[in-house]
Amino acid sequence: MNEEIRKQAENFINNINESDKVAIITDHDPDGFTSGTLFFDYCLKKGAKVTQFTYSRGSSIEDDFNLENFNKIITTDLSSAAVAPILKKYEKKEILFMDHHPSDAKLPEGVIEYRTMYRGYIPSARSAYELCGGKKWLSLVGIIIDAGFLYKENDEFIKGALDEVNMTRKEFQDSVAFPISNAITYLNKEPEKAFPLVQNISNYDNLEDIKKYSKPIEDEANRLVKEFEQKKEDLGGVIFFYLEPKYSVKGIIVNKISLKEESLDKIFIFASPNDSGKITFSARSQSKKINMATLLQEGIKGIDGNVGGHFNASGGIIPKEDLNKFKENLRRFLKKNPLN
Ligand SMILES: [Mn+2]
Repeated sequence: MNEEIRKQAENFINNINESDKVAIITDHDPDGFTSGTLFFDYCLKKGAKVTQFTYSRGSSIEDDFNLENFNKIITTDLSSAAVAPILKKYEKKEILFMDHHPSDAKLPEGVIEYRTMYRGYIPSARSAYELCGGKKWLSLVGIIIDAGFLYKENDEFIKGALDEVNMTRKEFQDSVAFPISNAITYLNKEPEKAFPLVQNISNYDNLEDIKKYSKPIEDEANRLVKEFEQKKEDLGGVIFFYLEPKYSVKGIIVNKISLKEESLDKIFIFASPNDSGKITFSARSQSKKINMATLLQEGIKGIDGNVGGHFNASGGIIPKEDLNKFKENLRRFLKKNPLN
């Protein structure tokens, strides 16, 4: 069944030709943009007309996608819940849906729904490369930023790609993958600039344009990592850090700090203000000592807030004025329920 659908996906790709007008809808992140670029480049090579659309979670709406003039649609790295209303509207067209997460909504009949989980954890950029060929190093960018290196099913592919560029993973991360990811972050509010920037990179050793945008992000991330050392608070076994980042670098900081070797037995809560006068939390721990959603639940007791997420990674939101109460709740909870 799975292999059958994979064949259908391959046929869809092989059949693209100069008479086609293809719309590619990508996720708004590095795996979405790199997989999208591989599809985009392939369509150009086949002489098809091609246009990319970015789907941004939380802000894109159905009307942003006028696909009347296209006969084929590809979606990459997006959940079915996100794109189902769009694909329903254009269900008469030929559609390839590709993602590496479980289904969260039903797609219209006739859509080729190529989900790659049956092969393991395969980021979209790898699957796009396997379907379309093209810049293998670019697929490696998507794989690395989606943490594909944590899954052994990608070992051989990653090794092959690194051999081609003659770099270690660390070298490739620092000189290629992170700068590209940072440039996308810098242009967070302008995906219509960010996608062409990625699509136009001629080679991994030619990142001048990328670096113009990635530099401010790197500087800001380094500033905040230093600030973390000075301003982190111990709430009684949980490390708390309040930060006010410029640009959308919170996710970068959270990963940089919580995924360090010496951090793996620790518990972190990062807090920062959002645009609408609330405080948002990211709780992270690889320690297995306590469920991060449970921990945040304890913090928001008696506060008009919200919590959601998984054991190792959860998020939450509260009104700004309740931050001290949140910290007080946690101090009290951790005193009664020591985690060490
Ligand atoms: Mn992905």
